[in-house]
Amino acid sequence: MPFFLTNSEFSDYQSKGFLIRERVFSASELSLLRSAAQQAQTDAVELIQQGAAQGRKIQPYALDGNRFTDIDFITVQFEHGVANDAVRVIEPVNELSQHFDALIDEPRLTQPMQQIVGTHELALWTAKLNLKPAKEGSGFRWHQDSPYWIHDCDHVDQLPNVMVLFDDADASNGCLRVIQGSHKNGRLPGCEDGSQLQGFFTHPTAFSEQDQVLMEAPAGSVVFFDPHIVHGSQPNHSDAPRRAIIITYQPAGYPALKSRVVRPVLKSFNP
Ligand SMILES: O=C(O)CCC(=O)C(=O)O
Repeated sequence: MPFFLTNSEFSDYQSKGFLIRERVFSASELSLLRSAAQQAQTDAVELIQQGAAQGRKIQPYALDGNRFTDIDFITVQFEHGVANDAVRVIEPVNELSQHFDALIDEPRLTQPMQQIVGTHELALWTAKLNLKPAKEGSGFRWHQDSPYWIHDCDHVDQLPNVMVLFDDADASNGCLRVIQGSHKNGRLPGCEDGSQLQGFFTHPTAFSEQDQVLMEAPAGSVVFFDPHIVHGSQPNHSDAPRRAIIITYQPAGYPALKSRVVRPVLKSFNP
């Protein structure tokens, strides 16, 4: 069954910088994705504790007062506050989880991505598991992805994202929000607030928050979004986690962001 974007979906994506497709994954697939998220989190914490004995390089550090630990080239971000052991993000999560690695080849994601990237054959750029725990899951300041990636890649325009929602997402649990149309302005200036990561957050004068659109959608939905779009999210104030994976594709043949190894994407078929 083909999952390619219709002409109107594709032109919508191009003009707004995002596209939501609702209920792409079924309830049984979602329960597998949620278990895989739990497992990845448990495995990451175990590796941080015991990985050194297995020959892994475990490197803890802090940026702007927030905790990170690298397990070789896999980065685990912890929720904000030094004493917080809740995992916030694991990147690239496919290196810890076969289930998420297999998801990268899923035609419901890759067929639209062939059109968006503009090539029949794809490779993985990166895959982030965002766990956004209940009550404490922190927000993401307004940012573009392209400034993070420009130093490692000369084709940032061809690094679109797709977010797969494992839970219903809305304003109460910190759904993704985007500044509609902001992708058309390319890379925007960063903040100058003295923080270590200041340059990665988009300067507030470079866009208007009035143009924000909430990516509210039921669990199993997918959100495609442009690498230049200004986006972020509020904290999760609800009683349940708001889990999601964001997979970023690129044209075939290029190495992935962190492993620097090419992860080819299984080809489904040509449009
Ligand atoms: O998951 C979220 O709430 C936002 C994620 C985000 O902005 C990112 O990972 O770049």
